[in-house]
Amino acid sequence: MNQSNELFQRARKVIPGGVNSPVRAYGSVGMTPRFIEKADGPYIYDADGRKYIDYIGSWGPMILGHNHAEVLEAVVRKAEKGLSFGAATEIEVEMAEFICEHIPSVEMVRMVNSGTEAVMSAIRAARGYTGRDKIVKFSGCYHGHSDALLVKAGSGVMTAGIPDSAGVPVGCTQDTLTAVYNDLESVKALFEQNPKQIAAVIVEPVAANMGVVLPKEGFLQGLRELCDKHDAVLIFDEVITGFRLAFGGAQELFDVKADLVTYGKIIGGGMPVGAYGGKREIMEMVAPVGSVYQAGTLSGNPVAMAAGITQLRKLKEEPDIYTQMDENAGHLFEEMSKLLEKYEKPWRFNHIASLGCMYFTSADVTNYEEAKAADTKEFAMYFRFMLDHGIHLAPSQFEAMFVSYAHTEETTQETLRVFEEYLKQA
Ligand code: KE4
Repeated sequence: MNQSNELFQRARKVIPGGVNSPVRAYGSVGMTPRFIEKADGPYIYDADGRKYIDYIGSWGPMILGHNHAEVLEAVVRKAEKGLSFGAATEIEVEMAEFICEHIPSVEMVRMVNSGTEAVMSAIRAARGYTGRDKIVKFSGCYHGHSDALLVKAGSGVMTAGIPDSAGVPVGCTQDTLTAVYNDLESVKALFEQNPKQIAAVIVEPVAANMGVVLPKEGFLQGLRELCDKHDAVLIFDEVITGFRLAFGGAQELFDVKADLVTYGKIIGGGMPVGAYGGKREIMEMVAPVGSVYQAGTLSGNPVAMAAGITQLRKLKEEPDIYTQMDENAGHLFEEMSKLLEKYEKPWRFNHIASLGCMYFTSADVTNYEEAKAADTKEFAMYFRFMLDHGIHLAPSQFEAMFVSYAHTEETTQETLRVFEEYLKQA
C-alpha cells in the first residue's frame, strides 16, 4: 500500500487533511486512506492495483455501477460539443421535464451543483415563500454543510440551534430547531412553542447519515399532517434516497408527498449535480421570476446533465433494475444478519432496499442517540478487516452500505465469505 501512503503524504501538504471531503480521510477508522485509481461495475482499484468490491459507490451516485458504458458514452458525446456555456441548453430542459414528469410532487425544479446547494436553496425558498425564519431538522440527519444546518442537537426543545462547526455564527443557527427522528411529539412541541414561525421541516425520509435509520410507521405521514396544520413546508432531503429506494424515491415508497424535495448523487450519474423542486407556487419564488435569489455558474452543466439523465432514463426504462438490485441487496443484508446470529453477535443490522448499515450495538437503532451507542472502535476493526480482505465499506459507523445494480450474487458470496471470516476472529 505504498502508493496510497505516498499520495496521502503529498496530499496532506496541500489539501486540508489530504482530502477534499473529510470522511475520505478514514479519520474514524485510523487508517491511511486508499487512493483510488479506477473503477468498473461493482469494483474499484486503488493506486497499488488492489481490487475491492465497492459498497460506497461514490456515496450513492453509482447506482448502475462504476463506469457504466451508456453513461460514459453520453458524457463523451456531450463533452465533444463543449463543456460549459453559461447559457441555457436543451438538455437542461430535458432533465427538468423528466423530473417533473416522473416525480408527482415536482412541478418545477432548479438544477444546482451539490446536495448542499440543493438543500440550502430549498430552505431559502421555503423561508421566502412562508415569510418565516425558523426551520426544523432532526438530530443525526445531515443535509450538507450550509451554515444553518450545521447545528448541534438542541438539548431541549426550546434550545435555539448551537453551531456544530467553527466559523458558523450563532446568528446562522439560532433559527434552526432540532427534533428527534421518529418522535412526532418532539416536532409537535416545536410547532407549539414556535407558533407561525416555522418555515419548514426538513427530513431525510430514510436517515442514512447516522448509519441507516428507517422511519417508524406513520412518522413521515405525521410530519406531513403537522406541516399542513401549521402551514409549514415539508422538505424531503432525498439526496441519498432519491431514485434509489424506488424510482420515485421515498415519496413513492412511503406514499407521502413533500412540498419540496432535494436531490443529488444519482441525478448526476457521478458528475457534480444537485437539484431542488416541488410545488410551483414555492419554486416561482426563485429568481429570476421570484424574489428568492439563487444562482450557479455550472448549474445544469450540459455534460453533467448528460451523465445524469442517461442514468435516470435507464432507471425509468428498466424497472427490473430495482427488483434485481434490491433482491441482491436484501439477500446480502439478510445473510449478514444470519451470520451475526450464527456467531452470537448481538449487533444490529438496519436495511431497506439497497441501503444497509451494521451497528455495533445490541439495542435497536431508531434515532441518533441510539446510533451513537454503537461501538466505533469495534467498527474500525471491522472496517479494517473487510478492507484488507477486498471489501470497500464506508469508513464510518455512521454511513451506509450502498449496493448497486452492478453487484451480483458473486460479489454477495465473496462479501459474505469475508464477513464470516471476520466474525470468526471478532
Ligand atoms: P453534497 O453537498 O455532499 O453533494 O450533499 C450533501 C448531502 C445532503 N443531504 C444528504 C441526505 C446527504 O447524505 C448529503 C451528503 N452525503 C454524504 C454521505 N453521507 C456525502 C459524502 C461526503 O460528505 O463526502
